[in-house]
Amino acid sequence: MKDDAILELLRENPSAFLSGEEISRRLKVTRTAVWKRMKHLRALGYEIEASTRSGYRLLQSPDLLTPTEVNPILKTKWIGRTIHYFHTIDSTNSKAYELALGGAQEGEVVIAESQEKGRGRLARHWFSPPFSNLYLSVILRPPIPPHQASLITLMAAVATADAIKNFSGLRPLIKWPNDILLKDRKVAGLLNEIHSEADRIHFVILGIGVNLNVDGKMFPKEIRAVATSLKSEMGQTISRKAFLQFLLQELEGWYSVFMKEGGDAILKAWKDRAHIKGRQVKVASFGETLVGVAVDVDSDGALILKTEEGQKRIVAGDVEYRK
Ligand code: BTX
Repeated sequence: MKDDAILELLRENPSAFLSGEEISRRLKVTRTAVWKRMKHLRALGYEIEASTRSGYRLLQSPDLLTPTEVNPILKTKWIGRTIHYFHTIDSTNSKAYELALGGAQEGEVVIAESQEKGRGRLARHWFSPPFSNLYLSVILRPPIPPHQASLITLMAAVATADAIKNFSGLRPLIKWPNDILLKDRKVAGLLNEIHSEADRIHFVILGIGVNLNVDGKMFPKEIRAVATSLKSEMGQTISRKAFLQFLLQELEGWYSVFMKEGGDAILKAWKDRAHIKGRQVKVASFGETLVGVAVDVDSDGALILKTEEGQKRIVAGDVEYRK
């Protein structure tokens, strides 16, 4: 017997009790098996009232990101319809990459409650404590040439920023290339990995980490001053599955905009949410530090910088805004 089956029965009529006998009859299992499963669900955090006369009633579900909890509330057609769920994993991106190599379909998602080796760009570490945030990777197979792959990163940044804005009413800012900031602090990061040959993308792994319920003092010392969470900014605990529903919906919507309207629509949306033009910036790129004024982001997502030595095109790096 699966958790899904029993939870589905309990949710059919949320305010009423369902007798153990009825559950065992409908699921074709013994009463003892039902009792054991209730015990297991309680251990996972489900609040289930039990009455010897009336049976069982589901009072509250935990904020887990299991397919059982997430599937009923998803509003997407294809992203997240298959979820690979893990309590803990090295990195959701690594797992998604492995699954994609093995033939996983576009839209399959890997979600973990915590990561032991959460990865940022350039082999940096992504702080991923258990049961408080969101760590997910989406498998995409876009029919675009490899040189346009960075537009997928920009698309994901737009979708993540819009999910945060629609969920919270706050106004996030995208920082080139793919940080999402609230009041100048990083609330989310994106790590996209691509598997391609010369003229064809096999798949892109879209890795997204969003700080939802982690408290400021829980961040490691070195990032405490530069990181934040939605809870800290909104002053209330965030339902992770509700936020996930917003995020996957925005991703599906913006991916469809990209496929139908092309890269220009994505670039425009990205620029509207980044306000980078004309800003004084310092950029660390491949061991070099450049200072200048951000002129624009080109059609491949590269940053165009006006420096004292002339105009430079930067494909990867870290930006610091100067006042
Ligand atoms: P990044 O290289 O732009 O940012 C990494 C840097 O951000 C770190 O060096 C540190 O300074 C800071 N940092 C680390 N953890 C956090 C955090 N939780 N909040 C704010 N700042 C932090 C950004 O890389 C890309 C991150 C992607 C993470 C997702 S999680 C799901 C997926 N799986 C995986 O392994 N990575 C992605």
